[in-house]
Amino acid sequence: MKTALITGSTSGIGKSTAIRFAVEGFKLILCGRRSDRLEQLKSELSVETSVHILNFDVRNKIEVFEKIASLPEEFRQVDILVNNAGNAHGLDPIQDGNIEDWDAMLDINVKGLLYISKAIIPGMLERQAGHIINIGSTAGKEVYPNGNVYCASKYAVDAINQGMRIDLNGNGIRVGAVNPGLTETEFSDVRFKGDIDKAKKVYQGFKALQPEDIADIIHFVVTRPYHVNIADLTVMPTAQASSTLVNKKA
Ligand code: NDP
Ligand code: 8X3
Repeated sequence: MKTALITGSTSGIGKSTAIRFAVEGFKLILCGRRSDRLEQLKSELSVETSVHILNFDVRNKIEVFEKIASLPEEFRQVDILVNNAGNAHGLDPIQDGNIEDWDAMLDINVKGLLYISKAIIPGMLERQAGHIINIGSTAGKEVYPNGNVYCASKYAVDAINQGMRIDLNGNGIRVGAVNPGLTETEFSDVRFKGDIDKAKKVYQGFKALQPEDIADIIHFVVTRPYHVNIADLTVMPTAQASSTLVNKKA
């Protein structure tokens, strides 16, 4: 039975991936800051599989290493790392950008991903086996108006994904990115700082991807034969052609 560690498993893509993995019989390490949600998900998924929760902020590098070091023996072998935790904060022209938002996006989406990877990769190297899935975005393939720093953070994920694959080559570790387009999660609630009406409008007038769609793809990626590494996969709703072109019905 494989063990998967999923960052950002309290909502959206991470939560759906946890649910899918539980049904498929993976052991789970669920991570996030909202401990009530982690406890709730653990109690729901424990009927399907073994679940361990790690409650921490990926920005806190000391905590990241302490939490990974605290894993009990039966969860110590992380076979699959899903680097998913992240969000956009704000949607402003660069000249009006909020420095706290910039810090949050770079600290969480980029540095947090690096800290977790740094803590997990040594075990994978020791075992000469493992699979890292980095959740990028269409925003890491194409910059869109006012996306500036969020796009930069996802371009960085794209670069780190490539860099990991190059540097870990020859060690039996698979590395790949899944890059979703518009997916209906709490993403826009966070981007618009709790303005739910504004957030809802992002997904109105077309059928957005659902987090379960991305979980399905992540499950597909991790269940390929071991010699098959899906290096980079981009997925959009059918109504979306690019970051700025979405066929919305009024
Ligand atoms: P959600 O807001 O639903 O989920 C974000 C998750 O990240 C939550 O579980 C949250 O947990 C966690 N997270 C955020 N900040 C931190 C932090 N500082 N420390 C630990 N965990 C954190 O959004 P999505 O599911 O949509 O986002 C998941 C990933 O998918 C992100 O990397 C996002 O950039 C990417 N993505 C999303 C798309 C979309 O359209 N929705 C499209 C393309 C990519 P908690 O708050 O409990 O800590
Ligand atoms: C999330 C997709 O287009 O809202 O990464 O930036 S988008």
